[in-house]
Amino acid sequence: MQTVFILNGPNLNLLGKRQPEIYGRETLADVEAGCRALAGELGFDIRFAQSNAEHQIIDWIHEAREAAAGIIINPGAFTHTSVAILDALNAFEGPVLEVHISNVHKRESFRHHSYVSLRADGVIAGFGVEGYVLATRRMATLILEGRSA
Ligand code: DHK
Repeated sequence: MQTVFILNGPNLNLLGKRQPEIYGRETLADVEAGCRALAGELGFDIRFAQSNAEHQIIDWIHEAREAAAGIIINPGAFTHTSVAILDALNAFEGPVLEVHISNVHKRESFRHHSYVSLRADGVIAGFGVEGYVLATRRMATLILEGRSA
């Protein structure tokens, strides 16, 4: 069975508690459960992880080169700062989907630029945590397309 990595960056461990007016009241465990259930229906496995450390996210992306059919990533604030995460994603060959819970374009201007978008095959922003489930569904399509290509 193929595995999709769903990676989360800094402060997302506080999902449900921090700024719920922006990020909602569901926790990261709720998000994981939703993605896992859908992935099961769609016939793939997920590895769901969160770290506040940039190097850890980079190491997981490197692992994905051998172990994952695709990556869904919410890099948190590293979205706007990390050339290193972009470089790691550029070394991954499968589909990459970028997720933001909030509509970053409606927020401060420093959130309008994403290094990760230079690599992402698709971006979801402003759909709340539902964005993760939508990305999981889209990933199934991209993996299928990859198999037939
Ligand atoms: C999450 C964060 O932690 C912010 O730093 C980003 C993103 C937006 C989100 O909407 O999921 O700017």
